[in-house]
Amino acid sequence: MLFSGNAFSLSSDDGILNLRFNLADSKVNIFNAVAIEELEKALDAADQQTGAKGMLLSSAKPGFVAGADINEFTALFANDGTELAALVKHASGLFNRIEEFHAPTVALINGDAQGGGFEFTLACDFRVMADNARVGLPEVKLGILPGWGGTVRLSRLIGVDNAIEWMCTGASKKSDAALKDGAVDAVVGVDHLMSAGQQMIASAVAGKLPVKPRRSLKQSPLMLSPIEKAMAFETAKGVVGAKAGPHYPAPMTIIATIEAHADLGRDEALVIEAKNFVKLSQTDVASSLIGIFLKDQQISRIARGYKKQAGEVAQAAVLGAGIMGGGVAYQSASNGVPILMKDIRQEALDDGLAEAGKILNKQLQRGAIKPDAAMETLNTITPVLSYGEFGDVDLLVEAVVENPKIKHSVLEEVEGQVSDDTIITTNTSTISVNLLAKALKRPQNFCGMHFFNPVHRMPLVEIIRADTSSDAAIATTVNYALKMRKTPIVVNDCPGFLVNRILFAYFSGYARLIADGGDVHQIDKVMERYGWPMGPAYLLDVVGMDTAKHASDVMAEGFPDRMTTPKNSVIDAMYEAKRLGQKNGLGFFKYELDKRGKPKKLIDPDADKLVASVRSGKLDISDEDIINRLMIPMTNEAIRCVEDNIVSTPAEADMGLVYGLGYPPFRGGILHSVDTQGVANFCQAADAMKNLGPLYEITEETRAMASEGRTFYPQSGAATGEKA
Ligand code: 3H9
Repeated sequence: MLFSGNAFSLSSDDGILNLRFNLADSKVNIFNAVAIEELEKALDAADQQTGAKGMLLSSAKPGFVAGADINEFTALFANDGTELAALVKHASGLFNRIEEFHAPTVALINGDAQGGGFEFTLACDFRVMADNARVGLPEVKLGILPGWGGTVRLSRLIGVDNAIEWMCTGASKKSDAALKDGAVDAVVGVDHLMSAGQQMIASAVAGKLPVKPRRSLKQSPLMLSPIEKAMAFETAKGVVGAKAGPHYPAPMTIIATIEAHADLGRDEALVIEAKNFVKLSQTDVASSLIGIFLKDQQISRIARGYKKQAGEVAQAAVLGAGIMGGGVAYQSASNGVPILMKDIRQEALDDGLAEAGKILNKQLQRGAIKPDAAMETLNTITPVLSYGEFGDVDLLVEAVVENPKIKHSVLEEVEGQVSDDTIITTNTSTISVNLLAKALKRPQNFCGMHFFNPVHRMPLVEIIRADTSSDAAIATTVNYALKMRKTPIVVNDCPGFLVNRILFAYFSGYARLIADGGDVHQIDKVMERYGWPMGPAYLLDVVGMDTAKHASDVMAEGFPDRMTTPKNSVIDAMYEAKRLGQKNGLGFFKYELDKRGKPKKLIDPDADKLVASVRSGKLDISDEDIINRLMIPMTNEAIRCVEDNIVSTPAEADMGLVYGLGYPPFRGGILHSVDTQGVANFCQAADAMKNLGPLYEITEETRAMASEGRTFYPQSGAATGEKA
């Protein structure tokens, strides 16, 4: 062994060096401070091997390298950027040393090579990739850009258009796509990586693989004429700018960075890249998106923590073959858990199967799955009209109509048909699981499993613990959600649970704002500019006015002090006028199907007249006040959910809204944004609206946090999820 440390080792086999990454005490290889320090030492040792034929870069873990250590970012980014700039320069200098190594270099990419991990390989002369590995530069998703030479080397290697697509989407590329674009030089089975790498070194030594031209390509300016340059960058700015929108600066900065260093050699280009990397690192958006990454990791760790107590779900069942039932059946079957789909009507079963078939067809058209896989998925959904095979079911999802009496009797009935150990869950969005548990003889085996519509798209599943739910029932349900590739968050029972409780505080604020004379179209535009995927009126149309009315009645009953909507609220008026939203083509807007069969939203004067009939005149209100009138109730409710222990961490509340409602990620989470704004400033904004009633009243605890200078997240590590 020529060098051995906690992250890197260097050995030699027949004159070929092997620089192997194996970070101690970590599941994945990441470039943390220790690894960077050791890379320097390992390279010093490699430089001394003047007679080496070549050097391989490899990993001893199942993945290759996951990039820079994101946990270190929060503290590093919080400073003025001086320390970060030094770190970027130092690590970049080490990658340059690999690029200038005295012998040919080949990276053996055995698994994920992401971000700085892929940039590490770009410093090599050649890359050979395992057929099941993935590579990519996902920095954009963290609000930053590749800072260790990615913008420079990848653009020279695969061309500006491809490089922009890779970096602005942050997509993780499969081996065939990476090979096609020229980002890697060969793809082999994982067991042949080493021999392929050794052969490449031999070919390079024999002059059959051109090392010098490759190095020169990566270190030279981009060879583009002024016309080519204008075409490439202007077109990209148009496309990417429209997609990224005003809230995400990283994609446009990536393009501007490549454009700025297009005429420069590597060293000068790296200076520009590093400068822009540091600039982005100082933005609130980067801090928010890094917070989102870390919170996501935290909630997935919490979910994985349930595994020890979880029972196996080898056979599932869903009761009710509506849109939700069909979606659940698809999601279960496509992730390898066979499912019985039961309904009392054959037509409903046909609809449920058609729902699953529709999703599979779309995937087939996109080439995302093969026909035999689609068939297999459909074959593992068994439509049934009776309980005949229910004895073998491990976990059951009840997804019948949202009516407490019907759910009660269905749950009572099904309990008699399954085994004593079967976990019974209910996909209710509003009905108390404590109430429904009363239907059962074995309430310990029961909890809520609230999917969001459309099931195959929405990542969140709320797992609702009833007072009687056993830990094993919760754990098995969490595990089933994970198997379905969903993000489960365990919540305690209350009206609306986590997500709908918070959403309906927002709708309650909305109904009052309309009653006071707010303008539907102005409000929708303002809230979309705020970052929501859709404004409240459009969202109500998507949710459906019958569902919204039912849920807002439940909330008003559960929290009468603050969630009672005005008499004849705009939601009531729409419902009574049978304007149910997208489902019947009429709501706050009217809907027509476009050429692709998607509902197109159109202004409808009749809807505007109806809204005018419930308003008391016209309110002249600033955009900022609109935001406060809707977001303060929502934020207050999120705070209450943490205080009332509906969820146990701020991170779960924040991620619940990101995954369940599409809360804008660039704001980092609803509680994160209170920290960004300052808890005292939030209190001040809420106090300014306290004449509007209890929805705007902040809690005693929030006031105490403000006066004691406490925050939801520790401030130098704004996203560990622990309460500060
Ligand atoms: C970057 O590189 C910037 C540079 O251009 C320039 C810098 C100056 N940092 O997901 P898993 C943890 S930015 C810290 O379950 P998988 C993760 O939290 C970086 N920790 O594995 C988890 O911890 P725990 C760009 C990380 O096999 C454990 O590792 N890179 C990092 O399902 C296992 O992770 C990215 O954005 C990290 N970079 O998936 C890639 N990566 O066990 C982010 C992972 O305690 N990472 N961890 O819960 C990923 O996308 C996936 O982890 C990956 C592996 C696909 C690589």
